[in-house]
Amino acid sequence: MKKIFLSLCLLGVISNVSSQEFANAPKPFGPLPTQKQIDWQEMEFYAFVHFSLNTFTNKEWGYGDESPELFNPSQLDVRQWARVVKEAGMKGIILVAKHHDGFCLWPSAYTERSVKNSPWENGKGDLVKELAEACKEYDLKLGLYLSPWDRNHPQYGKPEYITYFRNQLKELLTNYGDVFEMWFDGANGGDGYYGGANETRKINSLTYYNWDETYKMIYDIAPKTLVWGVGPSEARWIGNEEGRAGKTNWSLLRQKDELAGKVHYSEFMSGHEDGEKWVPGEADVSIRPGWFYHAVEDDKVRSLDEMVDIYYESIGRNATLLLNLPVDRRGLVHENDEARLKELVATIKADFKTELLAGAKVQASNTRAVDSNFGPQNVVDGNKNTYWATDDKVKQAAIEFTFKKPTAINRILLQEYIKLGQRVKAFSVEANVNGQWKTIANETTIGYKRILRLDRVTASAIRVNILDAKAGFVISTIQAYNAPTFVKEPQILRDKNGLVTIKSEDGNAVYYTLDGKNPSEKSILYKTPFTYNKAVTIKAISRNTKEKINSAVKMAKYGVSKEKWKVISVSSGDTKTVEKIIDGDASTDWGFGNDENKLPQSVIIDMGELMEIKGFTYIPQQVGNNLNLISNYEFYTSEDNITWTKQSEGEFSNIKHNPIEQFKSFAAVKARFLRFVATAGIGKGQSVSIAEISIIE
Ligand code: FUL
Repeated sequence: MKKIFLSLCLLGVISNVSSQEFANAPKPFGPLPTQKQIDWQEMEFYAFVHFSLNTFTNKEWGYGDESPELFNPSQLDVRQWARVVKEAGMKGIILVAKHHDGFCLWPSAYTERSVKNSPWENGKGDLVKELAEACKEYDLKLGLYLSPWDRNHPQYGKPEYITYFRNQLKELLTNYGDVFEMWFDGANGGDGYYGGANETRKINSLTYYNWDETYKMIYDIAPKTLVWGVGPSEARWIGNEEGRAGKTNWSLLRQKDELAGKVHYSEFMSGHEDGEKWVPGEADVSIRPGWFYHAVEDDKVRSLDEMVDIYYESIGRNATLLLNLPVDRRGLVHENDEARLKELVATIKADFKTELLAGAKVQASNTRAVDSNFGPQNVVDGNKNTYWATDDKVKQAAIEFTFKKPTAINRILLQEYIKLGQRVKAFSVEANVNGQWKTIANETTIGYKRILRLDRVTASAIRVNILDAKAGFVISTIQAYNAPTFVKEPQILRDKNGLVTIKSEDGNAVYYTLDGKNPSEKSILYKTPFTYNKAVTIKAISRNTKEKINSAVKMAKYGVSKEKWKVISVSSGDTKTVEKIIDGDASTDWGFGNDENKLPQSVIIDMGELMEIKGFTYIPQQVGNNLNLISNYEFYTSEDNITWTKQSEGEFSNIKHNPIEQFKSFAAVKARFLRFVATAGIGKGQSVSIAEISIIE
């Protein structure tokens, strides 16, 4: 019987047989994923929704004292979210059920700080329930975020709060059906309302939450739930909020070290080759600069270029992609975000339209000797459970695909059969072009999925060389595609004096408009930098004239240029280079004094004339590692540099992990002089810097 079954498999009659079912299959190697982790990894792409009081207060982090009455969406429609997510091919939604300010989107029995005290649905609403139902209807999985840090709770920092936190977890994991992922954020910022105490509470994040107990409870009541983030988690943060994994990305982590506080989060991008546990990376990013909705970001939705890069640098680098859609005050995913998502999905679909290796002749330099069930043809059979395997000790081998005729390709997709562990340490790709082999990629890990974006080559054959592995390797998929040429948007820069420079990649032509209309190849052709110092919206495209393909439209909005601006006083630091903070270039920055200088530190700017202003923006340092960031500020204005009025003070929430431009608005005021004071910084160094200060007109 077994024999007949085997020969049927070999003939391809029964195709859904896993290679692992054969007696001589390779043994697992190193830490392995659980089935739960494999199912999760195969979801690949799912959505995040940040929607809470912050949406109505225009904040990224609430302090904890905001009234639940502010939560009042006018047209809340969770089915619209589910539709948008489903249409984008995403597999689930993780809802922020409670953010750092402690407001609950479900009527928790343990607090009054929830939707039951909001005007929305007359206090009878339950957003978690509504979303759970919409997810069911659209065949999406539901995940939940419950912030461990609670800036509202009076007992935060004491053992009583842990009981409260676990009670809420229990509610979320028992009342709403299956939860595919539970998300525990690591932020513990310190200060908060805390029931009116208005103080800073420091906790030891390694011990305070007693995660071991909490995890036991979760697995007891919700064994299907994958737990993310802090504690002995089953998936890890990728180490940045930009949605980018390392090119080298191990799904392994030295979690024991991590739990002992010995791992810096920057190591999460690549994981640990010698990690003792399978803890794969999840890349999280918002489709806009912030996690919560801010009207000021309606025209700052990440560009298509950026979104495409994010896709390839997350899913294409062995991570899952958790993409945030900040639901707006109406309670809807904003039109601009939906449109961008559609463009992303269309681009990715086009990139992977036609697989090109399936019809090629396949051969390998080594195949597991025992029988032919592990042959190289398994990588192109479309079955994720069959694989090409080498002999146990063979850590180097090549697999070659010969096309029927020279074929253009620019994408290679590879997958290891991760059920048996992650093994490949290094590989290269060669293409045979006009009879000559040339190396077109030199890479490291593969993991669950690795996608390479390459320059287009027309090859008669392709060869993948596995150059080093932890053990004989198991490759389930290798594919090649010829994605349409993608023309990158141009970069627009305007300096202090209003000089506009527009740059394109690869010598592509640039066309632009200054009247707000979308440019085409009939618009003004950019030749050299030009001066435009008035308020303006510049829109530009790059055009690959050879292939007649345009990029997406790049837009840059400017107020009056900073021609007359001068920095007239700084509390410390180099006065010769301080103009970098008003040069219109976010990639250049300037720092106050050195580490010995204590905060506060301040800078005074003279705008050269009286203007009406409605706020200011601060762009923190953008370039480098361990950025010097300002976390708390005061902002003053003056008409005469003598009498000053404080217009705003507060925190730049979440700036450490998401160092984006910070917008602070206030009631319109006439001013000529601006004083920006840094009152606290990130880290102990206390040396902080500024990339750019601007005004909101
Ligand atoms: C961060 C939080 O502090 C942000 O507000 C946001 O929720 C993000 C996803 O995680 O660490």
